[in-house]
Amino acid sequence: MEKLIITAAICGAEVTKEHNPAVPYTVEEIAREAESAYKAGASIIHLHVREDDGTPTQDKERFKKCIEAIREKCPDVIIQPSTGGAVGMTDLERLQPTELHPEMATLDCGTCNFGGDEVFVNTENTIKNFGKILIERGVKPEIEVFDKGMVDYAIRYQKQGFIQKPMHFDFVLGVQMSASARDLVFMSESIPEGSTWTVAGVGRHQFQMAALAIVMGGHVRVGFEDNVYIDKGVLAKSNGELVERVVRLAKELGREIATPDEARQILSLKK
Ligand code: KMH
Ligand code: ZN
Repeated sequence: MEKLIITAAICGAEVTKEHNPAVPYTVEEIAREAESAYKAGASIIHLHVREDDGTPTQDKERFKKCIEAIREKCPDVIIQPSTGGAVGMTDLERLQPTELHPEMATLDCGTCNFGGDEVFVNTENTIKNFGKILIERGVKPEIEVFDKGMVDYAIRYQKQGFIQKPMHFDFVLGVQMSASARDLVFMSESIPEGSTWTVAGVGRHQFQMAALAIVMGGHVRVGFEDNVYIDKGVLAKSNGELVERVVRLAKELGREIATPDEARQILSLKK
């Protein structure tokens, strides 16, 4: 089986220090959390950034500073900025980090309920425009899908030329769609031949989804963006601690961990 790519979503836009004091806000804290995940075995850092007070921002300069700080500590890690940003941001705000020509960035393929009155809006025009810009800037999308309909949108937009093959999907389960073994099988069997996938199980689903992905031949995303607990009621000390647990599971289940360069090969990234 292919080696396992572990993505660490170290920061997110919604989670705060009130949820877990180790959630990073400053440039130094973001670099510290990236390093802990990288040293534990993560080959991709899914990156949101914050102002020092924790306010989510898509500011290009802030991303540049954080990426430089991460690069100093993790020279070869794949950095994947978010183009989702935070609920309510404009498309122009959200696209800013792609001007830095990262190797990867997210492409959210549909609109999603985010709890309460929060709606994460991605219209058809937004998705097509983001897809086109990612192609122009040479950035490989990680296609974020929160339910099966979004997989179908992505396939349609690929046929229309807004996304290129081979496609790489992140199944975010436990937000809009439930997170069961049946859900993961359904999603993984719904993507085009030759695609790769990872799963982000949100909250209490994180490690169950990770274990399933390890045995199914998919890849795994963990991190504070999706879950702040290492065990029921026990806060994780760092993103690294979450990654370490996935590495342990993979070892027990006989799956080797991909280095960043091996992840580049698996995902057909041009470095
Ligand atoms: N924070 C969410 C509104 C992504 O990074 O592309 C969007 C999100 C998805 O986290
Ligand atoms: Zn994100």
